[in-house]
Amino acid sequence: MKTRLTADDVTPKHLYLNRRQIMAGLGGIAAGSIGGPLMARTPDQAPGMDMAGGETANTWEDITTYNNFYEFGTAKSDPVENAHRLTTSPWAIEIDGLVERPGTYSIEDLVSGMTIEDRIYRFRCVEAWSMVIPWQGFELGQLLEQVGVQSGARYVAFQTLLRPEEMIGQNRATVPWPYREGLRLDEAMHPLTMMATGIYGETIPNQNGAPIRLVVPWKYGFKSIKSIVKITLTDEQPENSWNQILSREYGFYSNVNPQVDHPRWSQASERRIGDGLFARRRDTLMFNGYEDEVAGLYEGMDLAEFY
Ligand SMILES: Nc1nc2c(c(=O)[nH]1)N[C@H]1C(S)=C(S)[C@@H](COP(=O)(O)O)O[C@H]1N2
Ligand SMILES: [Mo]
Repeated sequence: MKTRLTADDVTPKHLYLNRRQIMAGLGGIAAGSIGGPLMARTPDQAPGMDMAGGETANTWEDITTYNNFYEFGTAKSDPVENAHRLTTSPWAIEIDGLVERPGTYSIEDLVSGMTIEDRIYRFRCVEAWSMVIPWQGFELGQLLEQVGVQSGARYVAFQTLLRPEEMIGQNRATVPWPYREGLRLDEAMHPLTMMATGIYGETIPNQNGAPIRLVVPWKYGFKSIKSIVKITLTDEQPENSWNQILSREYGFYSNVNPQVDHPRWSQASERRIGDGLFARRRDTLMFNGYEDEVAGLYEGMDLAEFY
């Protein structure tokens, strides 16, 4: 089995992304709600896809070799080197807490009932680098509707697999394992919030969070928890790992916000992976460019207080 495709391998994949799907990716839901038209590249062009405003999807190579996945080590190159150890089949997700139909569901059962879509999203790490990634997956809201959310639920908690024999980074106490994340229920139900099972239409590689990971495009990357084995509906704000490690620097909300700096660096601009070494940094966009879609979730909240 091929584990590392070259850019040439993925180029034809661009063709299956029709215009409507690509629009859905940028703007979220309503075609034309953001930016302007997106063009899929033809195969003779360089890899990647143009987004409105001169943004181009990152290459398969960029997306799958420059990663944060501390379960496999802390260097950006550790996940691609070590994540092949992870057994991703069989895989099940335990869903519990305030749900109508709790249980342990096989990933096949969970995914088979979902509408799978391709969406191109900006991805902004709290470390001030970014990419543009063509995800494949489904809306988390669909899954939550399927299991039935009880009326008392206000938050969704997520956990990554704990398996130090395969996740060799878990033998060091870099993070209080297992990695945990959480969303408010309305954030989890938002149509932009995805569970991703693929990239460029290919099965998601282990280093990117196989077999299933969260993608919340308006939040810093650490919210997008990988290799999920547990989802819990709760009435209390869940723990999230980076907040547990350094609460002053990493909050629960972690909405991309160019006006709220990290205590140790500015969040006003970012380095787009794949831009040349001497390329100008790009301005960071409010809510990572998804302001029209998500600002309403935070009406009346002080975003510097709830960082
Ligand atoms: N389980 C787990 N999920 C995780 C991480 C991690 O270390 N462990 N890193 C986060 C961070 S900081 C980022 S930026 C993104 C990186 O996703 P990518 O490697 O697919 O670009 O994954 C997030 N999800
Ligand atoms: Mo990150």
